[in-house]
Amino acid sequence: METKIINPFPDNFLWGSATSAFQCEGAAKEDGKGLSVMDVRKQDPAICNYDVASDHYHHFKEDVALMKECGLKAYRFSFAWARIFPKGNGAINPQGVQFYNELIDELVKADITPIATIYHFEYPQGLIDQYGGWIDRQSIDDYVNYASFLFKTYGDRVKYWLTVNEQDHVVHMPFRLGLKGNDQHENERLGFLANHHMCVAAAKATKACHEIVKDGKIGPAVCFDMLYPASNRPADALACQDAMDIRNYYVLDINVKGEYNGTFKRYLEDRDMMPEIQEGDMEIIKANKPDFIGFNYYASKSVAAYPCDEDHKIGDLVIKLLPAEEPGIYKVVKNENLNATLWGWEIDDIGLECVCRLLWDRYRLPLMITENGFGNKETLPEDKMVKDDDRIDYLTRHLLAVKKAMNVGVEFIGYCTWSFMDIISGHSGFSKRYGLVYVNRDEHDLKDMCRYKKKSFYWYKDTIACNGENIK
Ligand code: BGP
Repeated sequence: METKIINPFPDNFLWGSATSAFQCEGAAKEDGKGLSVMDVRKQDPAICNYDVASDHYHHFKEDVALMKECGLKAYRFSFAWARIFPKGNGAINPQGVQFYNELIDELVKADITPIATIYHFEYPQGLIDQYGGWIDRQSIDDYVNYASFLFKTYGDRVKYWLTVNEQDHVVHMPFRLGLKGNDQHENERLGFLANHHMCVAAAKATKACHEIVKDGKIGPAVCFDMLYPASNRPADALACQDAMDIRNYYVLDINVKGEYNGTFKRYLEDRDMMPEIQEGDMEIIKANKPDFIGFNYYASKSVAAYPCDEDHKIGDLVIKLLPAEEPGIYKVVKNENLNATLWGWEIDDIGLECVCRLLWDRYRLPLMITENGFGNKETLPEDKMVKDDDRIDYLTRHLLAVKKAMNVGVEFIGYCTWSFMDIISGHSGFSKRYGLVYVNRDEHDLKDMCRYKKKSFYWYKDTIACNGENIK
């Protein structure tokens, strides 16, 4: 609704920016780091691998200096699990431990609050080789040991922790789980088994965080696309509700409420995908709720009802990045009211406002936007400053959505743009840039890796300096 009064951002609002280890660090095989599923994945030759990325491993001091210049109050980064435990468990790599000590010290010196993701896609290949990774219950203990090591080592300086990045995506991505088979149904079944283990692991890590880190706060970082019914047909509204339950709410309902929501449970049982829930699992989860909800938001989607017929039966899946259509439930359709990025992600700041309110209403936990950003193709102009007005427009609108959600009572800890500097995109290599800072390399030509501030860097700096007064 339009309001006469709009409250300013609170003084302690964490203005942040984010990256993840495999997408920015590089040094993938240096200083004792073990391999992750990202390092061994089969690579489309048109897209770069993760060996060098933005070479943040060797440029981190320069990068933190830029963050300081921008005025960031927070920086979200992730630990590369296999840099610390090269095999995922067992022996520790001191050089890896040292790298994150230095990074965190640098952030603290610059007065930037570290927000650390424990696991962001790059699962250690060693654990896949040992026992198959997340599909085995041993994965729970190994994650908790790893997380506890992080809490003990860095918890004196890191107070905000994120358990798993986009669990809701990972479980639908066989290669990120290290699954080898090609049977789609079996991969989905195993994905939901992995999902259950991740939920138990996250709850146990939450307990450990609360025990080990003084004043530590911990939560998930899910992906949450707003979903709309494609029309005012009641069947579309119902399809949308179903899709929200089985695609969006299911992880948070387990994390926060300690339950498999009814729609999700029926969905899994119908398809013989219900994971084994051992005695005590749900109790552990219920007893260890997150302190806040972190979520990544980029776009909305619209869904229409998709009735089954002779050729399209319950349990058939059409998976693109995510299951995009499922007979008997829903199919994703284009929203003619929205513009989209070059990759078809529908740009929708109002969708973000809706998500903030839905999450607050359902879970009553403070929110942290752990990623929000605009991917684009960019090249370095003669004057060395990329004029990324589209990104500024995108971020301004989305920040206004946050401001409006807060105006009606939603509690927020902070907001992170994705990404601070250009990094490798999850699916589209270095050609899809998100940064406030341009990194001078191309898909395969590593050039000189110099950093150049984009127009959006200066815009964000001004925004932080006036605590978002310019967000109107
Ligand atoms: C999220 C991931 C990030 C990042 C981002 C943008 O899903 O947490 O790691 O990649 O999306 O996605 P992409 O790089 O595919 O454009």
